[in-house]
Amino acid sequence: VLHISWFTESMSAGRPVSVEIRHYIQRSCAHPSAKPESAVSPYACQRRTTLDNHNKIFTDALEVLAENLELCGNQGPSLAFRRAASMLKSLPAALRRLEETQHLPCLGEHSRAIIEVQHEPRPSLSVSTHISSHLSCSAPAEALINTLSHRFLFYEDISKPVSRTEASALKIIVEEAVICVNPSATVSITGGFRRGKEFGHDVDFIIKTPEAGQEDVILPAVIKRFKSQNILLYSDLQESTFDLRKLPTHCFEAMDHFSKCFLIIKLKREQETDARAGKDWRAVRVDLVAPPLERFTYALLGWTGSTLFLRDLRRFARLERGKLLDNHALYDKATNTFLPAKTEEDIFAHLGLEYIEPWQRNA
Ligand code: DCT
Ligand code: MG
Repeated sequence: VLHISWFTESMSAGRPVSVEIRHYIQRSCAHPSAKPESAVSPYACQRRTTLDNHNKIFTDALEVLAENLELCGNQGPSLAFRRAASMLKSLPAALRRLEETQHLPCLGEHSRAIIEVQHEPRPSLSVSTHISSHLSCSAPAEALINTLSHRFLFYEDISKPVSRTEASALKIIVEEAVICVNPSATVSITGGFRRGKEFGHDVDFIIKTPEAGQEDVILPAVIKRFKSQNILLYSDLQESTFDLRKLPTHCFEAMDHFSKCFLIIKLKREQETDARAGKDWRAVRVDLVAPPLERFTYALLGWTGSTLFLRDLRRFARLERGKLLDNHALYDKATNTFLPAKTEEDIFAHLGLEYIEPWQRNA
């Protein structure tokens, strides 16, 4: 039953069955008893991380810690916990004993302590008790959120997760507007939904325009159209600052320079769930990016994420291959050349990496 539901899930996410079967066999072979644990790579881009998380009790705890540390401004330790959680998400089975973590990468002494506590029979010590003892400050997350909610008009709506159904409805709206402005342009979903997630905090789209220069005019026109349809609640348009002559850029964690916009869109509800307020729509966060055609593949890879997967892909490129990767290009420092890529597979191949499908990038 589990196997069938797994395949059904994969198929409903639009993934080819042949690929899924191959992947399934790969996963089964990768069971700890068949493969030594030391085979787990410290780089997320060398691991296949699906949404099948067998170690949720550990990763949830580690991510709560990471989030709190981030709120306190402790980026370094926060990243260490995120890396630990990410590595555990890629394991093909649940950890049964602490000893199993011995050969696993990305686990520092603190992460191991969290795993140890989570292994203890409950309710001897709850994870929250233990977590609070690890927090270097009592992050006023709730207070912060409350303050923001007073300032942010659509806070209640946009703090609710966006479903895949809502994302599909938005794709139709975005596609309609884009095609109306430029009939030869195409729209693809990126971000978490491209990785197969059922829910997200926003919906990310990438627009492909076949004619040079079109990428700079399409977003203002799309925004104008949303305005005229009375579905635009907020927009922040960032015009392109992309300059080919400035590549390769060396600030790789920074935002890319493509034309992009951050929007809040009114989405009609199927049923009027908020009848009390007489409101038949909800506000949804939508991000659109429109790179030049010859930058499309790098932008698609970057905007598909996950953030941690991409961070490790760039780190791997730099440290292991002497190459610089960002949302604009892949640059080989040894030959001082840019490496061309028509598909995402080309980028992985340039880096000497096995191809990782979008739904295996949930690191
Ligand atoms: N990204 C990027 N450059 C930016 C902003 C984002 O390369 N300037 C990447 C990081 C992941 C991806 O784009 C989408 O970003 P998010 O929406 O923040 O992440 P997500 O994985 O889609 O998460 P969620 O499902 O919660 O939306
Ligand atoms: Mg997203």
